[in-house]
Amino acid sequence: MANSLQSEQLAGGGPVGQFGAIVIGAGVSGLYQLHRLRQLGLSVRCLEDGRGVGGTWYWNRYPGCRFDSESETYGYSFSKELLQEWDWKEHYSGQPENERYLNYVADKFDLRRDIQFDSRVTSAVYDARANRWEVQLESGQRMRTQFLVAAVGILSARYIPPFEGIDSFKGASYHTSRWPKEEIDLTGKRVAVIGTGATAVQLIPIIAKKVGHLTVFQRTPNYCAPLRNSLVDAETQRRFKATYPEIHKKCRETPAAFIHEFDPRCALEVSPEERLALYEELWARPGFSKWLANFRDIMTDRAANEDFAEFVRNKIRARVKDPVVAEKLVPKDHPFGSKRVPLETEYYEAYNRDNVLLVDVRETPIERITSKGIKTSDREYEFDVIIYATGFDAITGALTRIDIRGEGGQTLKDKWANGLRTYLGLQTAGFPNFFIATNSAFCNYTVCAEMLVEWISECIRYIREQGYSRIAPTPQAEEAWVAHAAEMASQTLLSDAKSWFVGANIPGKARTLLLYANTAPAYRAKCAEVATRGYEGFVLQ
Ligand code: NA7
Repeated sequence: MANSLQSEQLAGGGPVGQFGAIVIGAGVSGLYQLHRLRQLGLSVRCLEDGRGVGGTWYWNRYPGCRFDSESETYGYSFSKELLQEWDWKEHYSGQPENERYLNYVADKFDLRRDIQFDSRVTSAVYDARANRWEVQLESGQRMRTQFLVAAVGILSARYIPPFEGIDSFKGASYHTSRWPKEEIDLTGKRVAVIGTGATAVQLIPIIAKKVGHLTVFQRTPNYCAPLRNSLVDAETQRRFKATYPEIHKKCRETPAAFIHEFDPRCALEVSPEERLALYEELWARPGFSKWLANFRDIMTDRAANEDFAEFVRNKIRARVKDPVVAEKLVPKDHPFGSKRVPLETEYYEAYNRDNVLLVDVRETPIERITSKGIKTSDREYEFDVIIYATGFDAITGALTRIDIRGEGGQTLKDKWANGLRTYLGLQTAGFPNFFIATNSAFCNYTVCAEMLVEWISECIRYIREQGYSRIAPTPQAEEAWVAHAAEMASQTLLSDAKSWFVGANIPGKARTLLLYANTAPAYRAKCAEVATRGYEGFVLQ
């Protein structure tokens, strides 16, 4: 019976809940996955580490956290009713509103009754004889399921560098992705921020205005571009609601599933004056237009990329008063867009404030955390608060931190020790009925997440209707996909920086491009084609 929790007593253990499907994570992907699997009549349990829904938008509560995607493209597209009911207040909606939205979705589709909160999954072990996954929580609770879907997010396994003395600090420390619910009063405090990625770039200008003094420890400067957020007026709201089919159609057609479309010309084909005119126009526009509406070879041609990179460098120089500080903020060691482009609001102006200091840790590396603050090779800085904006063990981290064991006891961690190995990003050989519902294509998150969730749901429906009980990719199909993904990666500049895109931010992590570097339409077409051909490349039993 759908949604009923049956229990059985297993030898040597407590009661074990039996489910048709278990979804790990109640974020953007997990909520929709739960909804779709329930529609198949399966008994589904969604296990969520947090105390509420939202995933990324539940955990990342730091001041300034917001979308870089246009709000109207980030919301789910699957329900016309939901689209008409929800009003986006800002063009790039902030975390509190995004969390409210996902709570609204959970309530509207009555999802909460199948979500178990405060439930951290520690292991998932495949029992080949029974064709069941046994899932264990930190609490010791165990459950069994035929289908296991990991909707764990691509940026959820937080990373804190193993600085010596990290526990000796007597003040307060926070990682941006585990920001407390209750407001932290930073007024007048001496605050450190370590990191200058997309998160820090959102956070810094907001807290700079509150703190007594802010010291930013930067290892690599980024090419940050203006977000240009604004309120959604009533007329625009009406337009969104009237044109959602067109908005979604456009997102399904563009390479990265945004409303932005690349300029069909190559950068160096046009005159310097024409190039500059486009750059200035893009700069004045909101969102990722500077990246995704640029000349079409911006991410494939080094010279084209460098031309725009220099434009951005000069924009940075023009905004920072002290030329020495400005030069430290100017990226020179990687192509534009080879790291995620942070979108900012008054980020560079923060460094013009008297109470903000930039420390370049390439010049003076952090040696240790002390009881009072941070010791670099140069001096000791004293703080009341240290904020780690040091990112995530992206894409694979949230999966390999769970002890996932497939056929023959093989762990996912071992299998992926030399890099990510999947077929279509959806399954991995040797782990039957285990699906990955987190979008790792280079794609506006929700757009591709919806596609993956629908693909997985349709696949499970097919398996059940056709009288099969399990599915896993063949090693050959997986090998071919890994080779194809590497070939796609080699055609872009996305692998050219030491970023989370390639696992370079985590010491010891294998270097492979973790994002699928083909266009989102091509990815969707490939997944659809595989399904149409009776799940080509998979073994169904
Ligand atoms: P990111 O983009 O991975 O940024 C992490 C930052 O932390 C980055 O500036 C790192 O410098 C810095 N970092 C990491 N380790 C260290 C050490 N050991 N010392 C000094 N500085 C360090 O994470 P975010 O949270 O900002 O953004 C992640 C994504 O979330 C983002 O792309 C959006 O999609 C949303 P580095 O650049 O590695 O030299």
